[in-house]
Amino acid sequence: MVWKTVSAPAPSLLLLIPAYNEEQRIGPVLERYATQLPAGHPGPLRIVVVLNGCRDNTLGVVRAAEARHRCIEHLEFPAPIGKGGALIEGLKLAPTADLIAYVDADGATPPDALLDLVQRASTPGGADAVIGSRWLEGAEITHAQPGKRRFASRLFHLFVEGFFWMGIRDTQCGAKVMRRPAIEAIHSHLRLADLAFDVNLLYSLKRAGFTIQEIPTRWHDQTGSHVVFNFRTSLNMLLSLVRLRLLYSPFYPWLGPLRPLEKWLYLKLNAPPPLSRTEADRNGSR
Ligand SMILES: Nc1nc2c(ncn2[C@@H]2O[C@H](COP(=O)(O)OP(=O)(O)O)[C@@H](O)[C@H]2O)c(=O)[nH]1
Ligand SMILES: [Mg+2]
Repeated sequence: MVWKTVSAPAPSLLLLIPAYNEEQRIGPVLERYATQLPAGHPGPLRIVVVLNGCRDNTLGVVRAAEARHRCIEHLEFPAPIGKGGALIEGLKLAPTADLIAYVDADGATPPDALLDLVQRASTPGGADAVIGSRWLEGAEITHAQPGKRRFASRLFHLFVEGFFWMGIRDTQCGAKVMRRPAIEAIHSHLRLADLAFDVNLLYSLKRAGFTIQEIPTRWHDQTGSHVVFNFRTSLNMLLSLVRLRLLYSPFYPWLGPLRPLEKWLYLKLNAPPPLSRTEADRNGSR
């Protein structure tokens, strides 16, 4: 008798790319992902760019890429929903794929570095989320972030550790891959629309008992960052961490009357206001 090995079909991959005013950077990045990812990932691939309120021609550049590559598509929202808001919307597509990843639109994560994360997330018995880290030994940084940003990043890390004790060295790296059941289970806990979204995602996964593997990645920082490190953005990030901490505290239900003040403060800081439970439900979160 001849035994045939029946191997499981390769998992399908949904790659989300949040994009805000990226007409200068996103074109070649989409080209590289659309051509190089299929070479290293045998399963079905869908790349979804999530735009909102772009004031440049990002949409035109994305449409041109869509015309060249069937795996590329986009979602567009007129409201200023932020990077986190864009990812919360994009993650609603999670039920359509086995693995859900996201990367920045500027190409700081090369396709082979993303493939490394995807392969680890596809390994049976592996972690539910595999995230790239620029701060673990073995990371290859070919072009580092400016010194001021690195300082801000380490300061932010201290706050994240102090508040959440996750033991994750780099919560903010733009490259992450998660398994579908993990995203489906925690989607309704995603509330932070700004750049602290990553902490929201990771803490929700941990709280729900999912495993996270942080691995050293390759990173080539790009010029043209939208992130301005100043008092306003720092206060915004701190506010979001406090909010997330309170969300998981027994006092949260008592803080309802403060919500208009919170919204006002975010608007003053020019940051996308976080979603409340009812808003998350109304937007179709599970
Ligand atoms: N949809 C959307 N994407 C955003 C927004 N702000 C930033 N992004 C995206 O988030 C990613 C990270 O931004 P980037 O400027 O590269 O930040 P940095 O690398 O951390 O300095 C990029 O893909 C941006 O286009 C936003 O308000 N909406
Ligand atoms: Mg960047």
